[in-house]
Amino acid sequence: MVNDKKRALIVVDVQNDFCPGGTLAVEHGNEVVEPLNKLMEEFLRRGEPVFKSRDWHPPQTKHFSEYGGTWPIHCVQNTSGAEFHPGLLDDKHIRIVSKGLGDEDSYSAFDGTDLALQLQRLGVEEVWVGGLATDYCVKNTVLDALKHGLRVKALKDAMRPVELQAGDGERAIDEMRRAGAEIATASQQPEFTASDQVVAAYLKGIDRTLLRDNLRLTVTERFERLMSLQRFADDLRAAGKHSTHS
Ligand code: VGL
Ligand code: ZN
Repeated sequence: MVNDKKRALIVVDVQNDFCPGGTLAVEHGNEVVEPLNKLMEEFLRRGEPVFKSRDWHPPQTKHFSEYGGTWPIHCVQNTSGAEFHPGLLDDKHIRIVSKGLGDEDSYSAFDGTDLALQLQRLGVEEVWVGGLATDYCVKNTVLDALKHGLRVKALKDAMRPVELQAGDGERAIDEMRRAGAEIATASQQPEFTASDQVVAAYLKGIDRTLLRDNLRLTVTERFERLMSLQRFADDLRAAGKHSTHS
């Protein structure tokens, strides 16, 4: 099922200014990097789309308290604060979506971007969402994804809240759940890794069998054997991948 790309990963605003040391630092914001890197690697390995959104503000915007808004100056275009966290996986296949270009508080990665169009063109039906911050950009991205008719997994352990008010993070999770998102854990996606574990275990078994039998096989037999085992492993992977969508 090589072309079965019905799922996408959206990594929201994992940028320096939202991480410890940044101008709008989210406590423990850097901790989302590791689980999100793992998921990005896996999605890319499977040829499934990965998006990174970034808050990408002009130097002067009503989004900032200095110009009548709510927030300290953050994520100004082409500054180091707007760069992705240096530990965040980078890959040419990752699609970057920039938002917050105007004067409005646009928190969702869908707001003023072509994200919905790209997802539609790719035939995506389900999005997995994590990043910063739970109570603003992650929440609004999740709610918009649901409004666009997508299934949503909100990855609770791969997001952190700003919490202007204590409890905002939990309230945001509740709101996402009530709106229809599945609240999930990035590090516990059994169907996500199970098929690969099956393949890995199987290949180990193959190695042993081949080692034992190789002595008695001709070169041609050995080659044919390897090719058929390769096909079997490919089928297993395809079956495992297919089952994650059912
Ligand atoms: C965000 C506040 C202001 C976010 C962006 O990415 O959650 N929060 N701008
Ligand atoms: Zn912002």
